[in-house]
Amino acid sequence: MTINLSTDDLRALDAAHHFHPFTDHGALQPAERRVIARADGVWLWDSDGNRLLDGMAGLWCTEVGHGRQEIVEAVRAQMSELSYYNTFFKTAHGPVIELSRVLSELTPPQFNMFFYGSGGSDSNDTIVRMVRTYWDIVGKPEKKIIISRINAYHGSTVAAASLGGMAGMHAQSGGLQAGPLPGVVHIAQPYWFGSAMDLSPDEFGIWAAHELEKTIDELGEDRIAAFIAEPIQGAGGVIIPPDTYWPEVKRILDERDILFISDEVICGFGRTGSWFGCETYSTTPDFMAMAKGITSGYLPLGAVAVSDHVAQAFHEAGEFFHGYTYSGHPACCAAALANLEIMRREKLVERVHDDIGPYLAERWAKLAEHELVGETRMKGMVGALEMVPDKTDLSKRFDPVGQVGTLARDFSFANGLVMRAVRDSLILSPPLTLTHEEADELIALVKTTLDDTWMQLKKDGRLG
Ligand code: PXG
Repeated sequence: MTINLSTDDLRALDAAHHFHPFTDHGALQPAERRVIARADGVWLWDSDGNRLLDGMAGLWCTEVGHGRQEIVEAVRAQMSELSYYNTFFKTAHGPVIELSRVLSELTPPQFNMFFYGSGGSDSNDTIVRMVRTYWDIVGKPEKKIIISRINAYHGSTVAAASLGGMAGMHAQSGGLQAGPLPGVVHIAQPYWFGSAMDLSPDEFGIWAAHELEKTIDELGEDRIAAFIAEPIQGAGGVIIPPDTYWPEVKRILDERDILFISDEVICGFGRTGSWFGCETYSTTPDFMAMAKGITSGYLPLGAVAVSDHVAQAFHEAGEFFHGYTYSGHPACCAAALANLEIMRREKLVERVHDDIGPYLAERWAKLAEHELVGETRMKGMVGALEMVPDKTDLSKRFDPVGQVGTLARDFSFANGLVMRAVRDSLILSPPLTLTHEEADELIALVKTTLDDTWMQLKKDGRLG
């Protein structure tokens, strides 16, 4: 079987036949390709037997850690009982019914109805259709505009990429037009470290929130359907907003008749120290997009939480023409149920809030003493550190932006720690099961990585 081939042969086949996501296909060399062979807990092993600490929880998803046999067994049992049936045409099955009940318990009280897909992107596509249809139903069809934020990531389908605020993705919009779909408007992100820093973080948070208010007032509240945001932007670089941001956004939204969509694909399921990021920041969304941590990535599943007043409107409006073959797939729902059972039993969310979260955050904050680090930030178990050429002048950036991030990311891999780079920052989002000892090991590996990067930059004369 192919998986028993040597690493070099696997790399060659990968290069020949596997079209990777988010990849510069011309630049990716066969020798750079890493084949992951197995995983257990917070640890990964590659096909050469190297052990790596999974500082990204797969891709921000493996909350309960890898290799949990309880999930494997739940999926196996479900597959042998009913491996697939659809949820169209008046049908349902046990796992989707039970998962919906469990989600109604775990999510904030306004959510009691759940629609299913296969991931975060299609959840957001679903929400776009639901939001615009909702306003049609309630007799305000002119409310069509969705406000999003620069550098947001909401997925890779056409609608989700349009909601997202990634300029590179907009430029590759498949020739549909240059940019996002009509009716999506992007405002500033609450990224204080990326700002001119002429305001304090708290002042900047208010300024960024007022960009929302300004945009609503300019375009007209009667044309705005919704505001979509990640509680903390993930792929955009773990943008933890200043404390003033969300309360001010909440005030602005509360005063207006606009739906709020909280994209909880990364922040949901404990990542920020509450079940959902909107709870960490005390906002009250009308929709939530969920994926990743809902199954800890063991199987693909996306879900949309629909608030009571929206669900009620749909209830009275006839058929909503929307659904996927795999909406509520029984094996994926079984994986979610086993995963959520582990999270509840092991009190992982409480653990992030009270124990491992603060433990890791304290050590992460100390990394700010390193010569290369301009800022560290962390909330729950998601964090970033910004690397700068001269920490006596935080307005300076490496030129071009991004090379140092990639260099550090590669050192990190070589040292046995998976981190992700965004611009010249390093991103961390480990499994919520990380132990104190593993956290110590992780921090030591980050330090080594920063030292290696600093030495290389010094050698290249790129500091100061
Ligand atoms: N919303 C958010 C907030 C996400 O982070 C999606 C939606 C889309 O989910 P799916 O399941 O369709 O991928 C995401 C996904 C990265 C990276 O490099 C982040 C994501 C996906 C791939 C890469 O940080 N987030």
